[in-house]
Amino acid sequence: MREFRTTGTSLDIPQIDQKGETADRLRGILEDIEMPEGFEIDLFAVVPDARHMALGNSVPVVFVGTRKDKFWAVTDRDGDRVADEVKEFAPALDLAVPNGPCMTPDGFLVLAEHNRVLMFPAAEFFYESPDVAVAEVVPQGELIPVEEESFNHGARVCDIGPDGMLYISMGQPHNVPPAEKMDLYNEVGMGGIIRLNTDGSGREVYARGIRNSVGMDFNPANDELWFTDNQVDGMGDDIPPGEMNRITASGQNFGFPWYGGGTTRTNEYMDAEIPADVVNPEAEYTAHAADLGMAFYGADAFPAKYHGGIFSAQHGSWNRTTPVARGCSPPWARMAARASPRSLPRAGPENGEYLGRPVDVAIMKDGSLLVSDDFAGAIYRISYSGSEGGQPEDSGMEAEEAGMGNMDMETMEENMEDMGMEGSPDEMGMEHMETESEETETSN
Ligand SMILES: [Ca+2]
Ligand SMILES: [Ca+2]
Repeated sequence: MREFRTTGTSLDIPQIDQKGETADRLRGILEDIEMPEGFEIDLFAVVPDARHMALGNSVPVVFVGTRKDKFWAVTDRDGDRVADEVKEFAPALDLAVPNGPCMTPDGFLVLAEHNRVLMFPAAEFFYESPDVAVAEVVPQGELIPVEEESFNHGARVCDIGPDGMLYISMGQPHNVPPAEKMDLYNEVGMGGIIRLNTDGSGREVYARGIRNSVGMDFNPANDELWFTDNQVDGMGDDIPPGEMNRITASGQNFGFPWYGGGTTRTNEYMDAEIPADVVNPEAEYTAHAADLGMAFYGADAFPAKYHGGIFSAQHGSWNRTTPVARGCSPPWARMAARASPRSLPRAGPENGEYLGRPVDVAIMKDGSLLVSDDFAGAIYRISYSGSEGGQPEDSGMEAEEAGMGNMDMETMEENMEDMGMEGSPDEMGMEHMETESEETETSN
């Protein structure tokens, strides 16, 4: 692992204005968001092109990636849960699609770029200087073959596993890859998830058969890795579904490109034999909603029914004649537990134009939820001040076995009732529930 030090020239890194017109306009948009009882949404920070987030372990800083060339440090210096300072992290560094930050438990900040992985020791203590220590976990040009570099599906995300290893998802650059590319992609881990030690050693392909995953998180209840996957474009408005997947062992194959999403076959691989061991998604989402960042809710500030569930951000469609309603709402997040997706806030589309495009979610130490938005250039904070917070009630064995944390059957039925649905969760297919929730939850 090569180490070097950036040589910043100015101690005075320019800051992004947090009090001007942009902030006022964003707060105006938030006023139209309909929130569930007891929840509030506020502007946390103005952050241009905000993508994936990593929270400091002991300092109130959020490191925020972009798909461009900037990497941001966002600080709430006075502790009022609104950022006071937003400035470039290590501005002297030349970065290419610095989309994916993640933190190790001992305070090393990892940044996955398009074709390089960097690590910053003690980042949250030294980030205010333009001169930061940095190490290359994966040198430039060695994450993927240089000739495979592409802006398409080129934004990486990472996470640190319970085993201390670094997990990185790597989209492959095609809508559907040609068959002659598949051997190379499977070997490198493109269209998959790789893992390696944080010193760069021990790299292996952890999961395959993935089109473009831009969100992952380990379930704190049992250490399993879950991930979202974005599915094939050009097959129509309503197919194939988006995916939430669960990995139970190293080496699993998640079905792409034989399946374009869920169990919808791709035209290109219609006649190809599907590998016998393909793992289907744990849950399916509306087509072209573009599910990106996700996080398990391990805190207890929200009502018990959210505990142990997943929040995920949907970026919204581009490959659909009418935008997906949920993608049009600026900040919202969704809870998904097996067969029971649940929305938090949403606003209805007024004219079909996006007001925001959510990218990632992160849970703050106080149990509130941050949502990044690369269209509006913002991070929002969702907090709960109702009376239902606190420790969860005893959960049923069934929910535990399903890896659903504290989501029991009663809660699930309650959730469905909230969404205007009838019948038991068992009787209803995931896709049906999705459709219902789309129709009943869209509001003005
Ligand atoms: Ca503040
Ligand atoms: Ca799949």
